[in-house]
Amino acid sequence: MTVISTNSPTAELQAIDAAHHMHPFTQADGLAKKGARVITRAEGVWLTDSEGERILDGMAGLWCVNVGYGRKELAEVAARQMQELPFYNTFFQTTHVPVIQLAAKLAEVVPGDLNHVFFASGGSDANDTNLRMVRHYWSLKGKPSKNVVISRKNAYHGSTVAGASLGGMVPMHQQGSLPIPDIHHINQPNWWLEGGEMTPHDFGLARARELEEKILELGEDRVAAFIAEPIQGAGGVIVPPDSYWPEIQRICDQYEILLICDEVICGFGRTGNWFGHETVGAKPDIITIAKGLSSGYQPIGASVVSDEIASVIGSDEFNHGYTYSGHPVAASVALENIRILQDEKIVEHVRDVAGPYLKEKWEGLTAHPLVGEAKIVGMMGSIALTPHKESRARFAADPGTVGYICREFSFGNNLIMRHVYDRMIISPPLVMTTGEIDILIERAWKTLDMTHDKLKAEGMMQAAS
Ligand code: PXG
Repeated sequence: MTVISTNSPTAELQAIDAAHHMHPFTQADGLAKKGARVITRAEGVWLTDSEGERILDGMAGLWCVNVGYGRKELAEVAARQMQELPFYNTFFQTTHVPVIQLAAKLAEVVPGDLNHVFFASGGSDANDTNLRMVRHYWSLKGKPSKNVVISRKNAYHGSTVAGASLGGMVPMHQQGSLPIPDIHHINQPNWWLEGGEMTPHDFGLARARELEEKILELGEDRVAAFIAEPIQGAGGVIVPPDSYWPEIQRICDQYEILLICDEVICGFGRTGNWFGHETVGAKPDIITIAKGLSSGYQPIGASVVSDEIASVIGSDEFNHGYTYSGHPVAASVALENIRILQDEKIVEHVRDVAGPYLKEKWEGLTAHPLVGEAKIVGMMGSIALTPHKESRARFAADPGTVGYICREFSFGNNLIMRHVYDRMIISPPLVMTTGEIDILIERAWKTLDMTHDKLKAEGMMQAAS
């Protein structure tokens, strides 16, 4: 049996990976031919791969390493907790200190009356909890027919059966008979692609009012909740027009629909406030959290719910829970992560320093011939690639072809910048310095130039008719 270690040759690691490891959202045959990039270490905002390349991580892992890599405090807390109490469950009328501390801390940092926490291992299963909880809530209130959840096309709420059903990703629905019944999707507030001749303001209102139309179509007595990310992340960092969220809030209030804000990406400082719903001015009844909750150092997620929901749910046994709900090591690490965010004023750093600096530079990318709009809130940004800015044209090539070319150049330039169809996205660690932002922008420019050159050389600057 081969000894596998960090010092093994890259080709050998790639071959064993291809032979035994099934990757998420990946066509295995294609990857096996190409070989996966092997990441071996990370520090601050920098990754190192098995070839010794230093790569600037413009995606904070997977939108999660908010405090940056290499935080010894988090490693030490985990080691200590593993020695003291590596595991105990929170079923059967039992609790432990880390989960008590973390629940209390979350009640403090989450605004309003969202004071009660149901733990999960990540964002997908927290959204499963939400689906069951909102249905059970209305049932306990004597309205069992209120069991429909409305979501949005191109939303991402996870990969479990409930998470993927709540999400609005067509390629996910096409596999495994999704969505499950009683989940409906309205259109997303993506003005660049779908706004037509409308102003962003009018388009934002029109897209919000689709929620009202859907409620009226289904009947108010059928709808339990609306779920949405304050700013869509995996859908391409779609920043809604300012008119959108106030109208959504009005509709949820008017028709007594619970509002679930999925804060898995937007939470813990990403948008320049602790939570994305503060940035867009919404008042959710439930939020979903994961990722930045532990900066990705441990798998943990949660639903944080209002006093009212907790009191209704508390009147009955809620037949739901995961072995790792409130895992003590994950809870200790999350608690320490929140301490770091608070003590180092990282949310303020995003709001006052890194966010405004990145915004100015990122918006500067619109001077590039390939870039249509640039959107950015806090430390999550996107640019739309286009063959013709004025008409917001799409490329003649299949959606995503150009984005993929751009992503490949970006990875080659040692910048992790992702694509969603033909939108390029970033979501760097929140601790990024202005000097590191300069490097990110320099590499993004170089990447755009290389992409543009290739598109011109291959006659791909054609607009779709
Ligand atoms: N909600 C939102 C808003 C998310 O972004 C989840 C729920 C699910 O969380 P877990 O922890 O179960 O993965 C997510 C996850 C991408 C990508 O390609 C994004 C996510 C996950 C994987 C890939 O951008 N977001």
